[in-house]
Amino acid sequence: MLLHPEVAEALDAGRPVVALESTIISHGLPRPDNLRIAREIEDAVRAGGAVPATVAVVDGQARIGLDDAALDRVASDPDVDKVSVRDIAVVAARGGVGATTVASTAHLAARAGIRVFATGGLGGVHRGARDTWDESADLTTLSRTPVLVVCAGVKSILDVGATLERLETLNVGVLGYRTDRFPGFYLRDSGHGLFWTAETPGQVADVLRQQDALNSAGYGLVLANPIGIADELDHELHDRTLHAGLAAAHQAGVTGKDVTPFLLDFFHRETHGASLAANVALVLGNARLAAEVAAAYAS
Ligand code: PSU
Ligand code: MN
Repeated sequence: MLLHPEVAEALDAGRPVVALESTIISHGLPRPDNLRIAREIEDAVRAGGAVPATVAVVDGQARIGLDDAALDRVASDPDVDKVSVRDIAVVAARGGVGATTVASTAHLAARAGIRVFATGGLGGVHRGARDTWDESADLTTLSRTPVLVVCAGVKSILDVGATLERLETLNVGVLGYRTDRFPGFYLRDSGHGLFWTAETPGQVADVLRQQDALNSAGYGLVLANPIGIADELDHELHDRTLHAGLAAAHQAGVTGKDVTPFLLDFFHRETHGASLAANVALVLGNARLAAEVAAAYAS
């Protein structure tokens, strides 16, 4: 692993660092806006008082913190692969370029000693998983990776109830940030309730410290931060696009790791940018909150 000098220095000094994933840049956001948005996400981490560490595999090397050239590669290179934990070694061995998912970002961040990670939405149990067995490795990875993931819940393209059940089985705690409803990414409420909530970054940092003391198995934790009221997607537009997108994926025969990028792209095209605006707003909010938690944890 190659740590960016600024990240290495911050970690050595015990200063706050927030890991960021790169699949959101390469496969989750449309080009060419994705590069600008990637920089805005890093800026939001800085504004919250932490050093951003975007994770990716570049020319076969796992990198923690990207310089401008590397960020540009991830955003623009047509050959960039979506890389989960099981893919890291393969892409590294062949000298490839890979964008890391929540699972692989959490895995590499934990190896680097980073405790807090921000993203948009977590992967989860896909609808129809009863037949396809399609469950994101994000869930099992979090069950054995001591990282806090700050996200806006999961998209309703997934089976949200099943995802929450699996998180419970896998010993991954879920805290609602100033809400007792599990957020649905574009929507503030997925329709599912949460048991635990936190009101301040300091309260979340307290949970991390208790985990460090008590949780030797290294389970992960999810901080579910809903999109802002003003940024929420129109409910009717959301439901309509969701149903059309699921039907289109089925019809196109999309399976495996292509399902999530297909549906994200469908949303961005069909809502004429409304879902993209919501997506950007919620990611920036998560980056900011993650930085505040990391700062509280470091102090
Ligand atoms: N959900 C989103 N945006 C995303 C992803 C999920 O709202 O960009 C990405 C993340 O990188 C996540 C991955 O880890 O998709 C999950 O993919 P899969 O379902 O193939 O595990
Ligand atoms: Mn999958």
